[in-house]
This record gives sequence, structure tokens and C-alpha cells, in this order.
Amino acid sequence: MSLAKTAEQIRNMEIRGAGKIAREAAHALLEHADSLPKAGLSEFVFEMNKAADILLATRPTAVSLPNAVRIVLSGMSSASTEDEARILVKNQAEEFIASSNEAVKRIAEICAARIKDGMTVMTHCNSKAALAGIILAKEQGKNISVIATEVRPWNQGRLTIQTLNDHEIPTTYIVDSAVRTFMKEVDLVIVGADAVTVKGAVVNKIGTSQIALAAYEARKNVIVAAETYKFAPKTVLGQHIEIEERPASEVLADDVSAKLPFVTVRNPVFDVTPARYIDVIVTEAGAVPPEAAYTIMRDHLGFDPMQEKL
Ligand code: RI2
Repeated sequence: MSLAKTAEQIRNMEIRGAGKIAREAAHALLEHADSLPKAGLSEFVFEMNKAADILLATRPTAVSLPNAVRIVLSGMSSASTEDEARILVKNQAEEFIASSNEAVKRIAEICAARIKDGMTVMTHCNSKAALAGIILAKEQGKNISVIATEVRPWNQGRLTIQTLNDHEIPTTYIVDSAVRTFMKEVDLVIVGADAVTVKGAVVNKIGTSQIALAAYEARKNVIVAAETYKFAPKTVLGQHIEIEERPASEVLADDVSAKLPFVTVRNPVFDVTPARYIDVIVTEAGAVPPEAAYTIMRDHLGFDPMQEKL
């Protein structure tokens, strides 16, 4: 598949989920590096940076995408030859994809250790990392059940209930607005992340912060399953995570909107859950308190704020 096609599929959400977006972007860069005709090192670097910009312009919130692009292309311009740069990019892409898949497995082990026999787990949206922990807990023989939300407007909850059903995990499917009503039946909340800020705030699918508030009120723990490349180093430099706002037509059909001239539809697709509502963030480097976000960026993303351009 061409890089432009991958970018289009990320934009229109055929490829979705922060981790998958990162792995597919890395794969697209690998294939792109392979497809470029021999034209010298500086031309190769120019073309790869251009390709990176196309990928980065697709969706603004999931920081896994810029982190993956940076990891895959790092050191490319310091290579001595075009061939060396090409091999470097391809190797780094393969390593990133493999380590990303390994990270999800490790996160699953840690999350599963937190899921005890008899527990009811609430999850929101469709997070591969969060689901991997739930599925592993079931495979370990624990008698668990799940409450899964619908996730308007894209209904990613349908994907989640399909996966849970495939693993024969008893699941209750609820509309997003029923979260607080059902919180009394919940023992633990597990969600994924699109980005984690230096304050330990978690940016995830819209509705996550309401779930976290309801859980806090009911004294239930919220666990966030997030690979280290979901942490956003740019927040150390004072930048904010941009919250993607998608087309109004995803919420209300254009012909209906057209008849309601005084109505404006807003469709932000992520929200921010402050650190105080989160128990731990489970990464492949272990479960950490949200307050440890900076340490994760420094030790696992190789981020040195003194070296970064503002
Ligand atoms: P994994 C998704 O975003 C959801 O917000 C989900 O919680 C998050 O990515 C992380 O998913 P979207 O692409 O990386 O559906 O854990 O907008 O699979």
C-alpha cells in the first residue's frame, strides 16, 4: 500500500487506535524508504521528511504517531550514504513495530495481574492495550465480566463487544450516558490512551473523563493501559495536545443539520482526564503513577528537553 493510501486510511479512521496508527505509520515509512529510487542521501532525506509530514497531517491528537515517525527516522540525516540511511530507516521501522507489539503483551500481563477473579471491568472505546489485559485475565481462568460503552459517534464499542464475545467474556453493552448508573457494578475501569502529558493527564476517547469522574465518586480505580510511546514529550516544552474535532456530519446528517440553522454540532473526539482521577498508568516498563510521566519520557523516549528546539 502506498504511503498516501495509509495516510488517507488513518485520516478516515479505517486505520484507528493509537497503537495501530503508530505501527501502520512505521510500516508505511518502511515501504516508502524501499520504494524511493536511488537519488542520493539528501534527496532520500528530503523525500522521507516529506512522507513524514503527510502522515503527521492526518490526525493531530494521538502522540503515538509523531513518536513513531521520530523513532523510525532518527539518525537518518547523519548517515554517510543513501543506502545506509535506507537500511537504518527500515531497521528502525521493523524494531518499532516489534517492540510495540511486545509492549502491548507486557502491558496485558500487568493489567491482568490487577484483574482479580470475579471482577467486573468497565472499558471505553476500543483500546488494544486495555483489551489485551482483559483477554489475558480470562485466559488465566479468571471469572470476569465487562461493561463496555457504545462510544458515539463512531461506535467503536461494537468492535470491543465483538472481540469480547469472540473470547467468550460475558459483556454488558451500554450507551455512553449510562456509565454513572452502572458504576456501582464496576470493580475496575481500564481504558487506553492517545496521549499522556507531562502532568500525567490522559487524553483518550471522548467520554473517558466522565467515566473517570464517576469512578472517582464511587471510589473505583481507573487504570490506563498506555505504551511509553503514548507519552507526549512536547508537553514538557509547554505545548498542548491538540484535541481533534471531526466533522459535524459524523453526529448529525447534513440534511438534518441543514434544517436546523440555529443548531451547531460540535464533535471533539478526545477529552482530558486529570492525573488525580487515575490510579496507575500501565506501560511496558511497569505500572507507574501518572506523576511519573516525565520520567517515562526521559528514560524510555530518550527525551532531553535541553537538546530540543522550541
Ligand atoms: P490502543 C483510540 O482512538 C481510542 O481513544 C483508544 O482508547 C486509543 O486510541 C488507544 O488505543 P481512535 O483512533 O492504542 O479510535 O490501546 O480515535 O489500541
